[in-house]
Amino acid sequence: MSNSPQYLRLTLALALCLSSSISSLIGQSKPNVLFISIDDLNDWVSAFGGHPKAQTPHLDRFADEGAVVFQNAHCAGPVCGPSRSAMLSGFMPHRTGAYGNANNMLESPLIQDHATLPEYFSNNGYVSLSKGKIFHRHNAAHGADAGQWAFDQYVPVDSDSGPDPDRLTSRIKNVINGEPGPPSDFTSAGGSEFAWGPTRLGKEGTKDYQTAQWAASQLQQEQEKPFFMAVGISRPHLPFYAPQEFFDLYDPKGKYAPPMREDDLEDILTPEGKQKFKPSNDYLWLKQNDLFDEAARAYLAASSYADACLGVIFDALKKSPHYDNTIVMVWGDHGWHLGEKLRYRKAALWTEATRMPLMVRLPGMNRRQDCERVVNMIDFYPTLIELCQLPQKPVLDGRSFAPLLANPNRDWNYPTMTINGSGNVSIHDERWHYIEYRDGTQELYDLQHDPQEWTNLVLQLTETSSSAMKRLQR
Ligand SMILES: [Ca+2]
Ligand SMILES: [Ca+2]
Repeated sequence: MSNSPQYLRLTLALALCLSSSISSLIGQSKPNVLFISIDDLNDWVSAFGGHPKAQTPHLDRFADEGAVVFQNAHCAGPVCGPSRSAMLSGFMPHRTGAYGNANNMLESPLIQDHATLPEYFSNNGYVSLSKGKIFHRHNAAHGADAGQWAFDQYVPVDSDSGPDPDRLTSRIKNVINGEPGPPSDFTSAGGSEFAWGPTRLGKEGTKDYQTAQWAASQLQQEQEKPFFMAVGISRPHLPFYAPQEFFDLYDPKGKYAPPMREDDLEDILTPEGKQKFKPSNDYLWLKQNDLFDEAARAYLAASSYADACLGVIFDALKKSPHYDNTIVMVWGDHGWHLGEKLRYRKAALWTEATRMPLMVRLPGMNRRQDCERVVNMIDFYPTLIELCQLPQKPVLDGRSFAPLLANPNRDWNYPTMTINGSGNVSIHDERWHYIEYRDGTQELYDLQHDPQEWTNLVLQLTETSSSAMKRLQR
């Protein structure tokens, strides 16, 4: 049946319908692309339901006015470098070796042979421009490399307003609200500084606000070519410094920490039967000092600040001559733990770390549509080149999800993969989440009945199969 002439005609007719519905959404001329990254933003955004007290009015309005909200979008790698390198190159970490933040994607022969996403737009009739973090920054022989080579116009970020030292909280400095904390075994370094507090200056003195204003002013200008504009907002990435007005959105005495279970890690066992993970030093320091709610409040404040910066860009786009001909893609680069699984930060394979916010607006969309289908950041490159009708690149690892923008409820039976270092892999579909580590440790969660991923079903399956084996042997 699958190769019959009737089947092929039906498939062709469906494909033509789909492509004409996407073209009619976009209009006749080449659409612009406004590509906005929010560093380390997880699902604590109202539209994604990750936290009941999150205040993100600008992202919410953006969704409500007309966008597809992807509820099941995952990163290719759960930390900035591999996540962004995979998305921008179009190749998964295991194909390029760009597994960690220390890996320079340009050392991959595969990446050397193919244009990155902004370069591909530039090579195909677009002007590309950027300010803020899009590529992961790393040191290179010629100095700091922030991907400036990938854009026709690249504007370095402004300097930032530091924190008010009298209000600073910092694990590594062991300071709480400007005062020394009690002696602690959990202050040793590890990753970037875990700190938060209000900035010395208001939002006008902060770099993300200035990045947003740059984007706003660019959007008012005519361009001779269609544009690919990449804007990187750096909060809520650590440290959670945000102007006081965003801390003021949240009651200092409020309850903000997510549900946690002290025994959560006990059912994740290595093949030798040892508990694989321990609570992290971030978690233990915050627990010692009763700071779970304050840390969550600071992340919410930094997220609301990022949201306010997005508001500047969204408002400018609405007033812009380009509004009716611009595709907008707004994305975080991975998730973030705030105590779940007794840890903070990213670089893990649980859904808290792999799932990221993603919204896409095509011109003409006028209502919010939620999409439960599973997509991945690796799909951005093929999706955008299909939407803009650039030459296809079958060599890329992702799959265009343009069909989901035409119909977010259509069938889409494609599980997706996240890689955290060589040999550590997570696979999601809409219901199940399977994780396997290089040492053979396995986890399986039923997201429909256990969205917090508290119960590792692998343990139960192993026990069930071993007792079944014993019965068979009797
Ligand atoms: Ca990040
Ligand atoms: Ca558990």
